Amino acid sequence: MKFQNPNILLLVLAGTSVTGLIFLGYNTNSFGYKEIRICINLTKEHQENSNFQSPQGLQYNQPGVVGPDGKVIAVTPWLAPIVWEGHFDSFLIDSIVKPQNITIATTVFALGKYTQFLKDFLESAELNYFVGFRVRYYLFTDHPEQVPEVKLGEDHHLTVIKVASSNRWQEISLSRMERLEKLIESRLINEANYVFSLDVDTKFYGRWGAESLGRLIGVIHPGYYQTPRDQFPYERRPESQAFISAAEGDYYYGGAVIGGSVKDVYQLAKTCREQLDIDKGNQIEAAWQEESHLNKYFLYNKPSKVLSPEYLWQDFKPHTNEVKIIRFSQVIKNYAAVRPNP
Ligand code: UD2
Repeated sequence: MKFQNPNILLLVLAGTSVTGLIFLGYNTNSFGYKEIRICINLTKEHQENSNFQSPQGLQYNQPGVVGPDGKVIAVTPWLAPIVWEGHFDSFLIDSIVKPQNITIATTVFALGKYTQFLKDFLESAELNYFVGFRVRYYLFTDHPEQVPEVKLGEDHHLTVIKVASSNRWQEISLSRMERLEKLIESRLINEANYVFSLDVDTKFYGRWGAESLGRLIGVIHPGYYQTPRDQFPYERRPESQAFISAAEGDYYYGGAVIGGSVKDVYQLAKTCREQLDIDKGNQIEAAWQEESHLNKYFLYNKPSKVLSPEYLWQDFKPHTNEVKIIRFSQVIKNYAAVRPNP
């Protein structure tokens, strides 16, 4: 047997341990080939701790999303995949993930007049979102009687949770962090493997499946993927816990999609809720509420996978060459008509 490449590294993922087999082959007559096997066992604890925490204030170039040649960039500078159409085989990924028998919790908030978005959200999700997987929707609303009857696919379930509303849309949006934190503590820790929190004023237009799963998932906001970072709508007042300086930032992440393992999303939600509480105590509200705190969190706790703007578009935005498929998109809404306050 001859090796064409001098070094071949095979990594076999098995359960909670990683075994690395390193074969060194020399394709010459004098050496024949040598084989060295090294087994590395990484404990479960090690893997779970291997997150991408980055120190504050590091200076490095802003990562691109689309290259100068117009081609999309498929990996972040910390080597997390950016998920784009054409870079994965959905059949293969589904075939790998399905036997793992996972449960994907999905939180949705529809308070006040936002219940009007539920029908399209749920109906389109049922056609596109984790079809064939076990999905548990947790729907928070102050109007359970307005939740539409939508036929759910096999092994998709919906739990309605009644909550009080607020007379400020900002409060409704930012309080999602605390509700997510508490839901994970009280239920999801036992009921799910992964969780996504999704905006409800949205629709699914294309497949959203197992390619989106990972330890910690953020989505690149469709409005800012070609914007210099000093112009991102980050919170710029140093008095806020969400403050990010003009010289820092990777991407502008949308608050409409947060995801990952139950444990990692719990850490995210808890941290953002704590930061929101500190800001509240100091009577400051970040420019984009929990989205600003989310961006701060992701800057120093890098997502392990980043979803491209295919996974968060806006219906009013014209299509662009680089975004081949729109999978999930914010619908056009009359802000004045749906929100409780301006
Ligand atoms: C952006 C973000 C959103 C959030 C917000 C900051 C995107 C596409 N969206 O959207 O995720 O970070 O900025 O505050 O990045 N809601 C209700 N009832 C209300 C108001 C809000 O249920 O009266 C819920 C609902 O689930 C909605 C979500 O809060 O989808 C976010 O509110 P929004 O869509 O009005 O916020 P928007 O469009 O400014």
